[in-house]
Amino acid sequence: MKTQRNHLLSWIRPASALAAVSLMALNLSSPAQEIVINYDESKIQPYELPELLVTANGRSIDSVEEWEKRRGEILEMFANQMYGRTPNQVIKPEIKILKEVGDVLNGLGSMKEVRLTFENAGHTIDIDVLIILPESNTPVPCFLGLNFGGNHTIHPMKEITLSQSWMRPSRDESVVNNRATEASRGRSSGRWPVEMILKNGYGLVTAYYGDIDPDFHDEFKNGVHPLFYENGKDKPESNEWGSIGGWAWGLSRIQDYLESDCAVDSSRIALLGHSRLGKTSLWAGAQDERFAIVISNNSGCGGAALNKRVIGENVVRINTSFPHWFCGNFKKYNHAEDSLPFDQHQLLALMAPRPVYVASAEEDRWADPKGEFLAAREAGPVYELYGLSSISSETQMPDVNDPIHTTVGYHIRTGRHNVTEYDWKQYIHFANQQFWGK
Ligand code: GTR
Repeated sequence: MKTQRNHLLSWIRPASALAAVSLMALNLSSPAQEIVINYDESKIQPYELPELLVTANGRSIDSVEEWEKRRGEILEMFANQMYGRTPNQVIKPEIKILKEVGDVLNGLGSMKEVRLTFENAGHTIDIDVLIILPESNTPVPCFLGLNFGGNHTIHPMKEITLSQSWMRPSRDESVVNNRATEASRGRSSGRWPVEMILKNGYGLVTAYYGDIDPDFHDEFKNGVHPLFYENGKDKPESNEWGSIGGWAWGLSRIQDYLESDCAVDSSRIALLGHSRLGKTSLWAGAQDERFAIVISNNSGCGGAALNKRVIGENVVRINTSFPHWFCGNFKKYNHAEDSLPFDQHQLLALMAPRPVYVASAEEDRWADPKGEFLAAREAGPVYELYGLSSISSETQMPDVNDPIHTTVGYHIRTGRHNVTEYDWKQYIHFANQQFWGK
């Protein structure tokens, strides 16, 4: 059975169909229960999905107007119980254009590097945004996504500045002492087909997620969180944001900047993210309705996959491996998915009426492709309230490499946990269809 993924982290991966993982659940006060990872559909316990179109006090919903109130209830649950609330306080960044190159990629486009500096409560963060645009006389619609290894990893072009930020160690040793080296230039270019994006008339906007919050648990001392610590506060409350909330905040701040950039069509930003950054793009898209399309690539547990199936990665496992991703309250659901008052189909429905796309990979069983599909399907009734198409009547998962493009897009492709050219072709096609009906 293929459950191993080739990624940078050394977290233990289960190898058998029902694997017991001897990790201690960090947040359990009672003796640690074993973390069991199930891969067997027949062992899924019966579960009921929380209602999408019934309010907290039991009223059925059949209009957009009522849904928009229900939407608020659902958003609150995700904020209080899962990703944590994002602070309301506005911190205006200092904006500095670090570099502009008028002609890159043999005349295909131009690039710009913009630094957003946020300073408050004695703390400062710099988010370096890379914008690559095709030649155009009109504002350009863009894909926006955070990257895992620094902007210079998305393409080998020498014009992109090598990130100076803290990095996770890499297997290929292109990161030394937690700093990127020239050897990491273009390392993730397979995930970012820049030329293809530009040739199709889209720009690409990206930033390193670690600029917003370095991806390790330090009790929220670094990254964005301390900017909001005032009056002796030194960590988020149990219903306040974790790292995913921080990364999502960063995406909204990039959108703020894009609204001031006349080269960009900020009303047509397709937000996309892979894996933990897919979870992030969904949470950002749920909170910030300025994102015109939201795309989740293999986001799995804590992203598009239903929690209540408890198959592949589950709540206790993700909270144990990554205690900083979600809010403190989410730990209550360790070993207790049945008590969750919400599930991820409701998160997807928060994108409506904006198009949402969920993509899975056949070998990515850790992310539960079927659970991702079912969540996308079960979000459908909200799209239908708006008179939009959805996949709510699909009784079965589509075949591999056979995408469905309604206002809710879905595909499962062959291969492993990754972002591939195949995925991008679908996203570009979907954006063309949704933005221009072509
Ligand atoms: C895994 C994690 C997943 C996914 C992935 C990634 O280790 O268990 O939830 O987020 O990392 O982001 O690459």
